Amino acid sequence: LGDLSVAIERTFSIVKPDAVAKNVIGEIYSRFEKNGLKIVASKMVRLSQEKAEGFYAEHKERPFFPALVEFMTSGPVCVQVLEGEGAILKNRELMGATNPKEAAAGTIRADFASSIDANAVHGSDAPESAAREIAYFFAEEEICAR
Ligand code: RTP
Ligand code: MG
Repeated sequence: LGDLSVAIERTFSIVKPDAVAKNVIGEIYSRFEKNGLKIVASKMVRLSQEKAEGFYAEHKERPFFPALVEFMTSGPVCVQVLEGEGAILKNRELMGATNPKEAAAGTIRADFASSIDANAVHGSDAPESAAREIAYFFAEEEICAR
């Protein structure tokens, strides 16, 4: 029989300005913890225009890019590294669909997001983006093995 275990991964997550303003940081962190994800790095930051544009560089030709950058710089965010079995996909499942109107019941976006722009959370979508995004916000010594 093959090895059926799921690899331990790290993924990058943001609690976006709308969710920080709604005072649900703890409720969102609790979703991670109750579903097998450990928070191994965490901080609150205010994104500059340049930091937000660089983070979303893959979307810079999209029509929603200016609104996305404006929203992400509109207030503080919490950035975190989540670790666990299949963390990248697990976090995407916990988040729900990008548009909260399409997000499954019980997901973070169904419960806390207001619109496709103010959609409560970000999560990396692949191992390559997770590695890039973690390094974009955290030095290696800020990530705590546990
Ligand atoms: P995220 O990157 O924030 O985790 O969200 P996602 O993968 O579900 O969505 P993505 O396609 O990467 O888009 C990034 C963010 O841009 C905003 N967006 N607006 N108005 C629109 O059509 C539109 N499409 C995307 C969303 O806030 C999305 O989270
Ligand atoms: Mg994305």
